Amino acid sequence: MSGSGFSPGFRGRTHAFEGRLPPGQYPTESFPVLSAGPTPHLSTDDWTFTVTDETGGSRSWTWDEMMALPQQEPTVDIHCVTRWSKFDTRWRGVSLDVLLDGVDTAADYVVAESYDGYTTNLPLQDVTDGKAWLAHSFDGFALSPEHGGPARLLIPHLYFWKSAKWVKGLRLTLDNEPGFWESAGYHDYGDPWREQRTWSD
Ligand SMILES: Nc1nc2c(c(=O)[nH]1)N[C@H]1C(S)=C(S)[C@@H](COP(=O)(O)O)O[C@H]1N2
Ligand SMILES: [Mo]
Repeated sequence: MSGSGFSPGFRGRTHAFEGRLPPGQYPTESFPVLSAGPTPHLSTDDWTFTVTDETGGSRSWTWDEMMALPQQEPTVDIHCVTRWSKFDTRWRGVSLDVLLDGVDTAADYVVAESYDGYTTNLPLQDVTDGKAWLAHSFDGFALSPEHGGPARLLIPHLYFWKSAKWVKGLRLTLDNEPGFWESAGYHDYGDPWREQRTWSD
């Protein structure tokens, strides 16, 4: 197995991730931190997660109530618009299907709202049917504050700016309401496979 000019490790990795790297991305083993502002340090004692519908009706969970819900352990690839992708990231959390279960709504959109004031908008159908989680653990440990702990959204099929850190709730909306980065020129939807980085993509 010599003479190819490539190390066996390099060839193996490239082969294993074939078809899993969206255009314009590079794989990384590290986990960069990207935040628009300072990291909030939140206590799980004060933490709540609230789903608000378009009529103003709402449901909230305390930390303990959320942790008592059925838990899932997704292993997924994540893709940041700054061009890094990270394969096989391991999380633990609650499917948004559980948190949205029974909500009677005419809304087609949601705005994720965070404790730091960050917002990001999503079609409702992109956070249902097993595509999105409220994640509180990463790689077997409680999610660190830098990466959005106590809990963040995990929506791996869209660029990672859609995965709101320090998330405090979802607000269902009838109309699409662009969030923090979407109002600043990032793409409204953010599909990494179609390279939807900015408005003009
Ligand atoms: N609340 C909040 N969520 C956020 C951000 C932020 O600034 N505030 N940054 C977003 C961006 S642009 C990215 S790429 C990812 C980065 O997540 P990471 O720091 O865990 O890599 O979080 C997203 N979620
Ligand atoms: Mo980002």
